[in-house]
Amino acid sequence: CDGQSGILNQTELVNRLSKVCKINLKGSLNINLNPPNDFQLRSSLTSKYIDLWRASNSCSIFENETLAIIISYRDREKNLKNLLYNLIPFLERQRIRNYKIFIIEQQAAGPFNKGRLYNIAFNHLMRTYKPTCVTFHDVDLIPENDQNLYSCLSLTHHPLHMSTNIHFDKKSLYTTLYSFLVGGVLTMQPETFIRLNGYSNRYFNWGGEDDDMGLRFLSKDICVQRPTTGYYYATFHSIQTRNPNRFKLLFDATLRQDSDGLNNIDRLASIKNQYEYPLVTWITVEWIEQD
Ligand code: BGN
Repeated sequence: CDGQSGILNQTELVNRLSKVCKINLKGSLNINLNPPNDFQLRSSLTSKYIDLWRASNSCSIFENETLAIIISYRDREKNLKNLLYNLIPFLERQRIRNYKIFIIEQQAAGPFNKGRLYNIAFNHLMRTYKPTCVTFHDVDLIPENDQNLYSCLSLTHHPLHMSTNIHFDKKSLYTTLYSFLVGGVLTMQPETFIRLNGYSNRYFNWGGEDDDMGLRFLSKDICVQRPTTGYYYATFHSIQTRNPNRFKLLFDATLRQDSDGLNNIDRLASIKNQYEYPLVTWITVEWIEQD
């Protein structure tokens, strides 16, 4: 990414956190993949766990940011439990302030569509929560390095691909799948997401919607930053049906990008319900039937 000099990078932010708040982030963390039985998805999001995790030291360098972490979701209860059980204390360690985790659940029957869930959530949040920084987060990835800051302070219009090294369940190595990849965990300023017209709404089932986003970056000349601390643990789930159309869709993705995304999601999906918890908002989404 050219022209990035003078912009604080993650290492500088970690140093600043240590200097200003005396918080020493240690890097690699042990994650906990066995939440206690009494940690339950909805009920425990209001209970003792939240109080337990809240950082007592209120010093932060992120007061001026409002972060929305958007998790696309359906039917992955165990993965979500593991993620929240690790992610909330992780954000508290980093002294991230003014953050909220949005679980965007597809209630519509039929194949899963991650792009639609991210787009409808984003438009809704821009009208309500008004984030200054947005993270799009897979439900099955748990951050393992506390120096990988969930913040846009180090960014201008350059997005941050945070999940650069993934440790797959049951395997022992971290893998960088391919250098073009922007799937997994992706952070950017709302202005950038708007400029990209969000994700494509046309990818159902598994695969390709993230590569389509990668092509949007390329065609808009937006370069992606990749932290050296992007270590994540991928939790196991059953394999999703692959989308056989993904190659075809990717072929002319660039031609469609300005008409397929944030600017037509309101005709395709709608928010059904919203449930509020202290650090989490749970939103359910349906498709609008088209004739
Ligand atoms: C790729 C998928 C991505 C997925 C990564 C990592 C496609 C499109 C055909 C080139 N892309 O192969 O969507 O995030 O693997 O699992 O299938």
